[in-house]
Amino acid sequence: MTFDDIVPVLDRLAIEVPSWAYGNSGTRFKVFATAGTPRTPQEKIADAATVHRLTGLAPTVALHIPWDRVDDYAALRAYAQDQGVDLGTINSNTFQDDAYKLGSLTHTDAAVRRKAIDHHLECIEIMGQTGSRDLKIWLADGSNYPGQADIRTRQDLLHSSLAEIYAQLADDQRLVLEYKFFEPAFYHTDVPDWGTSYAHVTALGERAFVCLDTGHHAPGTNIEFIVAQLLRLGRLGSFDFNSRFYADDDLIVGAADPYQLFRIIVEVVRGGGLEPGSGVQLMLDQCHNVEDKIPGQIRSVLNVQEAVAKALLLDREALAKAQQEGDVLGANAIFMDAFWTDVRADLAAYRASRGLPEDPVRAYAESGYQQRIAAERVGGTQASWGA
Ligand code: PSV
Ligand code: MN
Repeated sequence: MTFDDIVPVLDRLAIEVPSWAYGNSGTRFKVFATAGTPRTPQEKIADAATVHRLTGLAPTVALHIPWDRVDDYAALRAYAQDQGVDLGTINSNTFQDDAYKLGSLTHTDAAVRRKAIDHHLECIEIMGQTGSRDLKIWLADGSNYPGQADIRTRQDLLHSSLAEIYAQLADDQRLVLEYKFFEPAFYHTDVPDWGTSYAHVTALGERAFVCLDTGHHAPGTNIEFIVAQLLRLGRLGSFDFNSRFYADDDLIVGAADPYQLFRIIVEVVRGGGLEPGSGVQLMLDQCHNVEDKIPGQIRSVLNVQEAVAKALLLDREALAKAQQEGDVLGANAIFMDAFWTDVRADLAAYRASRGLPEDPVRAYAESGYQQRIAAERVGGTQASWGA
């Protein structure tokens, strides 16, 4: 396998970026403001389009409702297309309203469930106007103390709430259900793992899938195994890429453990996830708390591209032969060879051949964009988690 052989796959590699990555974010201790941070969904989209212009890798932007609420979504879509990108996944939000303190789609109070279901129906309406395929649901639902909630009943309530939402999707739309093992609930979480998400999406129907956020697992979890399994079952809908050292750190994908990212992408390739029409949506779900946001996003999509190139260069025939022969060390060496391959020069030449800057991070620094937005975006309220 030579670099030329993998170019067709690189050409169709697309990584969706999250609108919220361009807003201010932080921890429960402090959110630092940055000069030039977008005040509106339009400004977030303009920044995301800059990432795409310099990398060719990020043709769609995911929105979070209500953070990106506007009066006219068709106009927002037209604005995005004008900038050279499309709108992507619509993320719902049932974790920032007082009503949801004890749950949303799983709440035992029918009125709270109604409110949470209606929010998702609003998201589906928005999807019709933005041209989005996917509705992504992540729930903060759970409990902090044993005995606080009937965990079994909540599974039944979750199913009926999800079924009502799913029934409203158009034929070309999908539901993806994200899992997370803890936080903000610390004792039990209603969708804590891929198995629970899988059980729910299969109960819904053919157009419901699992979303795998790489930061949502206990330390030491073999995430690539989950990827292999979900692809085998035909239910891997999307990734939320990011990286973590300790919990749900939301750091730049591939920054903490590029080898883990490589292993995950190897299974994506193995399972056909990069084939046209696979339905696997690669997406970032990150925050840039201390670094500049736009170059942070550029670095992120480049990290994914690099991992993809290495995974595609893996000599699968030789690997299969070594595995078949029980050649343990030989197989591992073939695997490691692909990981250690330095693809940076080839990728730079590849970018140049596509009319893109060889080094998009440097091109961004030299473009003056950061200085321009810092000078222009004065006044107003900078976008953040709450807006
Ligand atoms: C939850 O931790 C999560 O990963 C979900 O995807 C949310 O929508 C997102 O973070 C918000 O940043
Ligand atoms: Mn996520």
